[in-house]
Amino acid sequence: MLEIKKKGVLMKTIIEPFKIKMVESIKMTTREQREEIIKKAGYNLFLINAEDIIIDLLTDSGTAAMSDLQWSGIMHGDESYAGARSYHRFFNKVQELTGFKHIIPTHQGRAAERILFEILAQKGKYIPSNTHFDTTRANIEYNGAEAVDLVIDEAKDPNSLHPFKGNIDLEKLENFIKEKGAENIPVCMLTITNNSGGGQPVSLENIRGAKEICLKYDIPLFLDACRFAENSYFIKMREPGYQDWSCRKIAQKIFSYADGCTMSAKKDALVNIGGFLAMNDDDLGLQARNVLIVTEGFPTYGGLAGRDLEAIAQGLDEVLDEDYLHYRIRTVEYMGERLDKMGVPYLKPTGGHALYLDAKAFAPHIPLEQFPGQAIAVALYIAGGIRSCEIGGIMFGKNDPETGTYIPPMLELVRLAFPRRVYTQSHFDYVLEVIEEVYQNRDQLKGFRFTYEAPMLRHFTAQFEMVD
Ligand code: P71
Repeated sequence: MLEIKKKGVLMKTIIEPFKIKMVESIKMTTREQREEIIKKAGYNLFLINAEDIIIDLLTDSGTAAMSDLQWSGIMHGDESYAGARSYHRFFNKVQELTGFKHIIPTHQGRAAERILFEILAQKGKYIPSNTHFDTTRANIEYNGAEAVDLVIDEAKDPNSLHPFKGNIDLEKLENFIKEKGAENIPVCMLTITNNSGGGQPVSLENIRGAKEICLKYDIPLFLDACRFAENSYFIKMREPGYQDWSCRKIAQKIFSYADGCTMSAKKDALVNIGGFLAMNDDDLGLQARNVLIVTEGFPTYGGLAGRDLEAIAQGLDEVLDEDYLHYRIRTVEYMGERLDKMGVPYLKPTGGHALYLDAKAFAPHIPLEQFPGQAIAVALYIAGGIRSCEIGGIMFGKNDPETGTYIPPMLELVRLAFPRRVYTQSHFDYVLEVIEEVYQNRDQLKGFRFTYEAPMLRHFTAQFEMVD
């Protein structure tokens, strides 16, 4: 993207490493129409029709454009109930990549989480992680256990340029295990990349360190692996010693330290639906398959069609193409460079799948209990039809059960997540223009309060009114 100087070398525009063979039209709307639409949706961007969005950066999950080879896989998917050819292709691809013995397809990531935590997470148990994503946390808490985030302190500072801000604090992890007792910790998780902390990578050294501690206390280490390819690319770029390794080899190394993983294939398997749960332990594998049969389907399809398994197998190959990964990560970096020029505050360094605006610094006049991130997200929609996602107080804030006082989360962010292979350079330049407009008028942004709030995962269905 654009011509830039990097480490003294003049680099040419990083072009999208694909051609477009099929298009989907975007409906344009006016500002007045969007003001009406967002008001009707109770100022909740999840409740707007996708048709009424110009650039949809709500999520990078399930929104990828599949390739010609993935679509042809769809056509020759084997839809047999048991032992389908497509299952074997899927199984072999996932095994080649991860090395895990048991590989259980699920309809998406949270289905894998639900199965794992139904087995492992009961009341009195603790599950540490660098940072749990909201569906992971919800599945742990739903089963009565406690989800604990132990990310390094640098992750809490939006301006820290630490190259691996997704790392778990190894000292905190070991102290936590000693404090709670290894018998109360059925599994330790690492989210790669760390989505809630800004799409930040975890280093191989940190993964190896976490595994050493887990081994010492006989605790299995599981990866929430949905952005494993992006994490591998960051290791190649930033961690000494891996520059000459292929991203595939790095990914294999990452998985070699883990005892299992949950995976939302809707991210780095480049598909619109799918996921899996994998592990080495035979007993856990057996239990997981038994839960799967009751709630998802037979173990050779697990809530998916044979064609979905074909598309995942193909996607897992394509996502490790380094021209693709270079273009992908460079896009986010380019957005960050342009925001730097405008003085717009965002979470640094730019991560893998998204750009995260720093809402506290962007709109400091809005009190945290009035959700400054939501104010920015609504303004981006009204100004340019861009759908982003608040990852702050609405998603992670809590009220003290005794005093009712609002407890804000560590960071207040607005995430602009980039669907894979969907938007082009001019779409991204348009997004930058809209952010600039909202930033220039930031003094006029107003906060929000709930008029409806569900007991769990409230961001999906909440209704708001603007605070005057
Ligand atoms: C994302 C999502 C999807 C999402 C979820 C909640 C609100 C908005 C969008 C899903 C993840 C994830 C990680 C690290 C597990 C899941 C669940 N992310 N772990 O970022 O990022 O996967 O959606 O396939 O069930 O937009 P699933």
